Amino acid sequence: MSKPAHVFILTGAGISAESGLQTFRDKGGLWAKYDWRALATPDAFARDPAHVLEFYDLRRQAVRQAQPNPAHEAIARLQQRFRGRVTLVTQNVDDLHERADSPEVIHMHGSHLTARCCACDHRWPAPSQLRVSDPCPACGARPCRPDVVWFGEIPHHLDQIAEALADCDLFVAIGTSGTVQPAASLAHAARAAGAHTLALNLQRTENSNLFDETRLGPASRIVPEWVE
Ligand code: BV8
Repeated sequence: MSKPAHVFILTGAGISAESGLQTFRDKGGLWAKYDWRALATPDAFARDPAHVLEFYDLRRQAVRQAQPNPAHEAIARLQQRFRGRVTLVTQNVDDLHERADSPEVIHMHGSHLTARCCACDHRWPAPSQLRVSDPCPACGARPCRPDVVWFGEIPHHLDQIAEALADCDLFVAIGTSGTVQPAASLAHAARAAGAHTLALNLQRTENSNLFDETRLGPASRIVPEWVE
C-alpha cells in the first residue's frame, strides 16, 4: 500500500477466526451457542459469577492454544514499516496482535489475559482458571472478574480512539460485523473527518454503507494483499 499519513485499523473477531477462535455472530458463533445476557453483562456476573468465570476460562484456554495468522502478521509489518502512523484498535480480547509483534494495540473491549478486582480495580495476569474464591492480590476482595468490557459497560480508551479518528486519512475495518456499538460507528466518525473507508471482511456487513470500498475474502489472504 502507498505511504499513508495516518491509518486507523479496527479489527474484530473475524481476524482471529482462521487462528481457530470462534466469532460471535457467524453461524455456530459464540452468541449463536450461548446467551450473551447470561454471560457478558455485569448482571450476569452478579447473578452467577462461577458460570461467567467458567465461560471466560474456556475462551482464555482457546486463546492460549491459538497462533496469530498472516492477517495479524501483515498488520504488525505495516505498523513497523510506518511507525507512529498506524493506529490499531481491536474489539478482540485475545492477544494475537501482540503475539504477531504489533508494537501497539488498543483493546477497546478489554483483554482475556488480565483479571480485574471489582473492589479496587487492580489488574493482574489472569490465571488459566479464575475462581470465585480467588482473592484480589492487592486488597483480598472476591470474586474478581475478567478484564473485558461487557454489554452496558463503557468501552476503554474512547478519548484516544476519538483523537486518532479525527486525524486519520484511511479507516480500515477488518473482520467485524458492524453490530456492536460504539465500535460499529467508528467508520462514520472517520468518514465525517474526511477519511477514506475500507472494509476487509468475509461477507458484507450491517454497516457496509459506511465504507467507500469493500474487499471480500478470508482475512489471512486479503489483509496481506492489502498491506503489500
Ligand atoms: C456501551 C465482551 C454505553 C467481551 C462484547 C448504541 C450506542 C451505544 C451503545 C448501544 C447502542 N445500541 C445498543 C447498544 C448497547 C450495546 C450494543 O452495541 N448492543 C448491540 C449488540 C445491539 N453496546 C454496549 O453495551 C457497549 N457499551 O454501549 O456503553 C456507552 C458507550 C459509549 C460511551 C458512553 C456509554 C459495550 C460493547 C462491548 C460488548 N462486549 N463482548 C467478550 O466476551 O469478548 S461484544 C462482542 O462483540 C465482542 O467484544 C466482539 O469483539 C464484539 C464485536 O463483534 P465482532 O468482532 O464484529 O464479531 P462478529 O462475530 O459479530 O463478526 C465477525 C465478522 O467477521 C463477521 O462479519 C464475519 O463475516 C467476519 N469473518 C468471519 N471469518 C472471517 C471473517 N472476516 C474475514 N476473514 C475471516 N476468516
